[in-house]
Amino acid sequence: MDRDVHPAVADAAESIASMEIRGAAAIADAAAEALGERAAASEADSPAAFRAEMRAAARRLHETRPTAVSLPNALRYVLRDTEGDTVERLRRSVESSATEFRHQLDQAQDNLGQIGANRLRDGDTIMTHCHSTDALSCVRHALDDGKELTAVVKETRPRKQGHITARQLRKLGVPVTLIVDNAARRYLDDVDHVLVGADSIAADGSVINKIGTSGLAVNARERGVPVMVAAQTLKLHPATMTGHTVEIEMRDESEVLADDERADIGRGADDPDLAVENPAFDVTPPRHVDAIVTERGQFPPESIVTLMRELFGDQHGEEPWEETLQ
Ligand code: RUB
Repeated sequence: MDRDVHPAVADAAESIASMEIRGAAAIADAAAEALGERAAASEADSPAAFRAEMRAAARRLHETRPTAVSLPNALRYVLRDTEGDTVERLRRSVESSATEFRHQLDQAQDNLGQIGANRLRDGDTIMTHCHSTDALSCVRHALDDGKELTAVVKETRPRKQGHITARQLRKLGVPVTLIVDNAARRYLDDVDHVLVGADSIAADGSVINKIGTSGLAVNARERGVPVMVAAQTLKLHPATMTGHTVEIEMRDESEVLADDERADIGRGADDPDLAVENPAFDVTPPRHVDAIVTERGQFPPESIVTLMRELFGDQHGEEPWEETLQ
């Protein structure tokens, strides 16, 4: 960790890493806010010093969680224009980019919700996995349109983000049936749509989302239930256009197995031959996804690359969190 990182940035980074702030959109929003705060608090005495502070902040935020591309996309957007001949001009530019980014994020989620709502009919039942604000925006808009929906909500081990979804759906008045993840296939016959969010979308239309999404999508395809992914364009992963893959975050085993359970199962507390793996995300291939709903319209997953090229095609150069940037 950078020792010179500002408390506003350190706090945001800590909240993202510990998942106090979680979900791709919220992570991006928090990162943009932290950069804005960092810029506002800067006492840099030269443009070079200001840029170094921003670079340190971006680096600290970037290293928190690797899978949701909304985070680097946010850092890139807010720091895209750090040319300027005075600290004051640079500060204003970063602050206004951060504000603009956060506003666009809200707007995109709202627009996406209106589009996604059109896929949901009155009386439909959705099945959810994890907790996605983009997915819930579709539900909110469908309800605003006067449709009645019910939901089967997957608990989503190990962190049980399904509870957040269930709570928010109940607040909206949607009847909820909460199930453990293993029960999903049994309930697929009762649902009309699987509705999930995304942390990243690759150029081939693969959807990277909470672990368990891909198994759910395979089962849904087998049962003929359409899979709808609600993901604003902030979730498009530009580096996948040039062959990069999306890193899947591996989280601590303590989320899966408590120390006393480990001691109980293994040969003592430190059994080296008892391994626990805790991948946070998985990859759903495009053939198991029916539609990706963005604020720019809905897309068959295979055609998302066209939108990606349009929005991110001319990106090149150093990243704002890289050491070498001056
Ligand atoms: C969250 C998750 C969500 C996406 C989309 O994982 O997989 O489905 O981030 O969320 P975690 P949103 O809880 O590990 O962060 O639509 O709110 O961006």
